[in-house]
Amino acid sequence: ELRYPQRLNCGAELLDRTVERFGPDRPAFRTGDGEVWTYGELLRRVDRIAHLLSGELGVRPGNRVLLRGPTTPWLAACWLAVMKAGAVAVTVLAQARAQELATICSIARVTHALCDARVMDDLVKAEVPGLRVTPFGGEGPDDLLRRVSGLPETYEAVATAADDVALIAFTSGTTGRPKGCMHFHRDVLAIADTFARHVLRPTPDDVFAGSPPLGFTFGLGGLVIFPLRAGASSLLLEHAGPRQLLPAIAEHGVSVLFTAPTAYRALLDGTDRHALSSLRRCVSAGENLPAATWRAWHEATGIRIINGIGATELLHIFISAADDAIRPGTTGVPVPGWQARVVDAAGSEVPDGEPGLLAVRGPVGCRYLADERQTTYVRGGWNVTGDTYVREPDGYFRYVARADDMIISAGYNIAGPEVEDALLRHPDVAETAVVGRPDDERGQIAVAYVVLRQGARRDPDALRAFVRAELVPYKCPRRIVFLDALPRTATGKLQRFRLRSAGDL
Ligand code: 3SK
Repeated sequence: ELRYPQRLNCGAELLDRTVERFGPDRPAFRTGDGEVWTYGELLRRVDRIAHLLSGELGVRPGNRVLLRGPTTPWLAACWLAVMKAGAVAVTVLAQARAQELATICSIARVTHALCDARVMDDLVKAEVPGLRVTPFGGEGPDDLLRRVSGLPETYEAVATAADDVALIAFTSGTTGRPKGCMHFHRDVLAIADTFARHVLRPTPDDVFAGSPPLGFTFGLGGLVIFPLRAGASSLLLEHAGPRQLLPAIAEHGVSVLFTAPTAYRALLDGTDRHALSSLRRCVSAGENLPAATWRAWHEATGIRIINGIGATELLHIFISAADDAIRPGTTGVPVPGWQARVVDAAGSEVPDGEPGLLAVRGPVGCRYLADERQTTYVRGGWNVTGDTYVREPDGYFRYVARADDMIISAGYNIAGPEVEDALLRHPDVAETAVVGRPDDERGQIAVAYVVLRQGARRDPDALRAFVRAELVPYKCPRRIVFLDALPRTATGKLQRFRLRSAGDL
């Protein structure tokens, strides 16, 4: 069981304590342009920003501060400063638009914002009443970088309680209406002291990199919290699609990679394995990792991808496995400190081997801010994530589908991800999503939306024949629709609801 002192400031734990342990000279953050911030430089910059916040900007402990920008060391430094000042960071994606920003600021009662100067427009358009916005990274006279110069270089972190809210992370899931998830100072450390400590096991010499942005807790954990807790360094890339990640891995000697299944597939396309030879640990989350992708990556690189399931509600990954404990095609076992089970709609455990709802509990829990959906997510002390899972007799958890992604066709249950996994084994298929569409005769039919690899020919009959050879025939999609790209959220999650409700695409 994790034990933290009653007074705990996660910003000071991640930064000041790490500098005390490893000294100020090791690299903390790197950028794609070759800039390096040592831990000592990071600490000085963070402390100056914390002075600005609690001095001139008038931020008081508990005030909510919106943080918005592409992934840069300055954004990460602002987050740490908000932690040290005892305020609450409200993290959003840089791409969030005016209407979403207005909604988020209203739900979270945001009073201040630190915003990358390059993405100020939408925040200004949001017209949040009374919001005090400070830009950073720009040229203007009111820019944060100018305003902190001359401020003291050391700052005594506010003595927050371990149970004080540190972070409100917004999720709109894959369907809409945003929910704010409140997380405590101890939660921020708990994800590093469970998943990172027991599964990822980073060393101070590791170089982290990845695609998820810092406005998504997958990225905040993987690119800031985990490396800092380990005294390692993190490459923060503003653009981190496969095209940018690939050269950066070799150039910066990246050893720990955080990204999503589609990016692993894209990175493999035409890649010479030497370009990936610095990698030691590869983590996949955000979506289910198809066994076909795991195998292709293993074959090309020799690396066993650490699959995981996480949620904004629970901050980071709670089921996973590493090294020899990995069973391809499963997510893994509960991370030490977490418990998991598979239940029916009434909350009773279902027998091993049968599908049901995934329910988990551990050091972090879901606490929606003022949202009635809290009682749907947390039932009898368990967090019900909305995923359908099977627990195998050996205790491994296997993903079946999002609970609302099961297709029921002529009385047969079809799990879209199983059919997708089969299609992905076809050499012409780059990406696919299989969803249920209404059908007069069968209730629903399975329709596969497919993005082909470059140069491949559109041949629906060949793909259907391939699936029929891989799976029991009733699971074969009745229709195949070819698309140039699948609809995704800004964090890269597939928006199946858009395919389910789309006309003929
Ligand atoms: O939402 C997710 O899929 C996720 C995965 C890993 C870590 C954190 C999150 C939010």
